[in-house]
Formats: sequence, C-alpha cells, structure tokens
Amino acid sequence: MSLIQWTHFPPLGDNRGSLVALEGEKTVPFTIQRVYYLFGTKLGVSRGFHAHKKLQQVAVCVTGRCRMVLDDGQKREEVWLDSPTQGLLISNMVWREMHDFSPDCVLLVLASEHYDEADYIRNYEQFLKMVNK
Ligand code: T46
Repeated sequence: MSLIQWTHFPPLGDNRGSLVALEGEKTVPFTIQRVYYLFGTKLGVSRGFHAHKKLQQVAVCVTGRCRMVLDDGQKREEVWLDSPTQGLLISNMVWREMHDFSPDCVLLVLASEHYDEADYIRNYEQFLKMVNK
C-alpha cells in the first residue's frame, strides 16, 4: 500500500469565497489534541527528519507548497502538498522530511497527541532498526 494517503476536506464555498472545516474523528481520523503550523521557512531549508513512535498527524498546506517525503523503512515516497482541501495522513513509525517550501507556505498540522519530545525518533539508523526488527 502506498504511504501517500489523503483525506479530502470539501470546500464549503459560496459567492463570498471558500471555507474548510476540519473535524476530529470525521475527515480527520483521530481526536485532535494539538494543532500547529509551520510558516516563514527560509529558502532552501528542509525540516522534519524524524519519525514518531505513537503520534498520528494530518498535514494540510493552507497556502503555498512544500514537498513531503515519507519513508517506512521499506519504501520512500514523495508528494507535493499544495492544496487547502487535501490533508496528508502521516502515520506513526513513518520517517518524514519536508523540502522546497515556497516563501508563502503555511503548513497546518493536526496531531493526535500533545507535544512529547520522547515520542520522536530523530536518528534514521535507529528508526531503521526499530521498523525492520
Ligand atoms: C512533524 C513535522 C511535520 C514544540 O514545542 N511543540 C510542538 O508542538 C512542536 C511541533 C514543536 N515544538 C518545538 C520543538 C522544537 O524546539 O518547536 C521546535 C521545532 O520543532 P521541530 O524541529 O520538531 O520541527 P519540524 O518542522 O522539524 O517538525 C514538525 C513537528 O515537530 C513534527 O512532529 O511531524 O513538523
């Protein structure tokens, strides 16, 4: 199965413009415990380079674009995030890297857990050992 799994957020538009509602346990397949967003990422800077032991997330690029790389230790896939109506599901135990942020990129992330640095695996070799054991 592909690592690239989307959830679609139908735009609720009228003649004034568009609106997207994100709802936990509906279009977002978990209870949302935390919301954060990445913005102002400098040109040429890449982010991520970690996996999470437990955390599940949905990432949606509300403006601009960036390239997401996902890696489960067996395969590595990449995709552009460039739509405010498409959320990328990022499971636990998946390595993620984010590259090529446009200057206007705002990447909104919905998370299933509160912030916990102990949930991060920031060493790729350690990640490979954990997923391939
Ligand atoms: C992820 C990708 C998509 C907090 O204090 N609370 C938070 O909720 C978060 C997310 C981060 N932080 C602190 C930890 C670092 O000192 O903010 C700083 C930057 O975090 P980090 O270097 O982990 O940022 P990214 O962009 O590499 O990764 C983030 C998330 O941490 C991560 O879970 O999946 O975005």
